[in-house]
Amino acid sequence: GELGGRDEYSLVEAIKQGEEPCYAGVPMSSILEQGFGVGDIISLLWFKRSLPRYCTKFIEICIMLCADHGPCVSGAHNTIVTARAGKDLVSSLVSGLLTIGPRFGGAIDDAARYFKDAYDRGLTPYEFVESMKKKGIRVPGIGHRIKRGDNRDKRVELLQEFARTNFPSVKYMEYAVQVETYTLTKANNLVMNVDGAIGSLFLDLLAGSGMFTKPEIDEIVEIGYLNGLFVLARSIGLIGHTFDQKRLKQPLYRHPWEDVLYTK
Ligand code: Q5B
Repeated sequence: GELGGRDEYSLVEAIKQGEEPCYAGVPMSSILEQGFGVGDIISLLWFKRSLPRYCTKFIEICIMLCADHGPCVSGAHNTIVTARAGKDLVSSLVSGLLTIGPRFGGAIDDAARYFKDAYDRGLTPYEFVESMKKKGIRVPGIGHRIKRGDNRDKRVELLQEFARTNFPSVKYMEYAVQVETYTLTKANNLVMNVDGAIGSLFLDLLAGSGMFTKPEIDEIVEIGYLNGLFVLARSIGLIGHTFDQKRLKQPLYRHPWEDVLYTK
């Protein structure tokens, strides 16, 4: 495939000949000289372009805020059980990563898909939520096991605050807020969660930055790039949980039987 203007074969040849490796055409030395951060590297390697600073800063904030959410969430639990079964770092990490999906952490792409479709079609929040209910689909990006209308997720507030201050437009996020206002009238746990905040705000980043064409935005949303942010971020925390268990020499885990007792 095309890599920064060269094909992979010639890039390999260039590296063999001692030429400087590049990310999307930007040489390593230039990456360091310009003080690029992880957000810039993600921009180059995933989106194949340099994005403005407020975009790369937003990507970095997503990574920082999603890195961990304690030992009791699905991913950390799996990682901890695996580490305590004596398995290695990679096994412990992937065991946790494999729980990321439609209910846990992996609802960002679907949140972006559904919010974009509903907003672009001009559906009111009422029409959107009720049409989802008719189809028997939970609104991705809405709902949390612990967070409530009167105990909001601080991460969501921080992401929204950053975007309101730095993004040229936050129309998709404001639409998601209106959806949340409606779902909260149905149940107190139907708050916007971190997946919904990132999904809607990334739509605003893609549409408002002027760095992507409409077909490119559609492709990114259709392929599903955004769960990658949670996967990348949470890997940091899951690796930490693995090290914690090993450092503390924790024994094999056995779950209390009352918790999994089948009564039917
Ligand atoms: N109801 C998240 O459910 C959860 C509804 C809904 C309409 C909804 C659920 C859900 C969409 C997927 C999503 C990301 C499974 C969550 C994350 C990262 C994390 C995790 C951490 C971290 C929670 C009670 C009643 C039922 C349901 C209805 C629920 N959600 N209706 N749309 N979206 N959300 N996932 O508490 O009439 O009683 O049958 O699937 O966005 O993963 O911290 O743990 O950083 O690690 O188990 O933050 O909301 O609630 O299943 O008992 O539902 O509400 O139909 O109605 P719960 P349930 P009824 S962020």
